[in-house]
Amino acid sequence: MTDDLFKKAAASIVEQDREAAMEIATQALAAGIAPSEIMAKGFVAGIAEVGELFESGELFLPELMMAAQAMEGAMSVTNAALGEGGGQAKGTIVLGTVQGDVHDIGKAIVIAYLKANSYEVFDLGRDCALETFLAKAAEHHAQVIGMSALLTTTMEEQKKLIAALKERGARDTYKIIVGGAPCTQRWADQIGADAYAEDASDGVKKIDALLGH
Ligand code: B1M
Repeated sequence: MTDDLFKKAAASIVEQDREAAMEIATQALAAGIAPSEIMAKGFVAGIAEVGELFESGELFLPELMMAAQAMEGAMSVTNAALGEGGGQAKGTIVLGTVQGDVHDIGKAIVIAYLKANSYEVFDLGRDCALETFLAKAAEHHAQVIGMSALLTTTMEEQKKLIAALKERGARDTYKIIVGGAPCTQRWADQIGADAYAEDASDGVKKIDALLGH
């Protein structure tokens, strides 16, 4: 039953069927499956398959976009179920997808997890300029700046922001965490980030560790 739902969830994304994706997400939650589990084993598996089909030329951009819309539908159901952690905020984070990059599905999942774990998170959206990250971090007195990048070309923006902070003598004002499919721990070390997170739950763990929780 559970495996069947995981398969159906993945298929709804590959078939670019937003309505089915939302319905399967609702069914999974009603069956007691955790939002993180149906996401990881079902919907994320589906979008990963879509990425492979796109890369091999079996799917084209319009289909990729429709698959992303189906993914957003599923996420609207699962993220709502995660809720907010409540209580006193463990810390303040500004988080966005870097300039030149419109991929924001992973970022939305990371933000939902952080909020569910009692963090105050300001979503800077996608295609977010370096100066906006810095201005918003200062405005909200953030402890952490989080940058998501999905393209090998836009990863450079993460490096640029850290360099800009260093140039301004402000590197130690913020903890910096980076993530997104092409990023690795090695990349984070290379650019001098404080942490790299592989997925949303790892993101929560890494930020907890950075802020001493
Ligand atoms: Co695009 N795309 N895309 N795309 N797209 C990729 C990234 C690609 C790998 C597909 C492929 O070819 N296999 C490829 C990049 C190749 C490269 O750079 N080497 C690619 C390309 C080429 C492109 C375009 C250039 C295509 C074109 O126009 N010809 C174009 C670029 C547009 C731009 O940004 N300027 C483009 C456009 C799009 C859509 C708009 C159609 C759509 C995005 C819609 C949206 O996000 N609203 C899209 C999609 C859906 C994908 C794939 C298929 C799926 C991405 C995704 O949502 N994954 C993707 C293939 C892939 O990644 N396998 C692909 C699911 C998501 C849950 O995972 O985002 O990795 P992810 O997030 C994870 C972790 O990485 C981590 O936690 C998340 C949850 O577990 N994480 C963080 C992410 N950010 C974090 C931040 C943190 C911590 C953890 O702290 C700050």
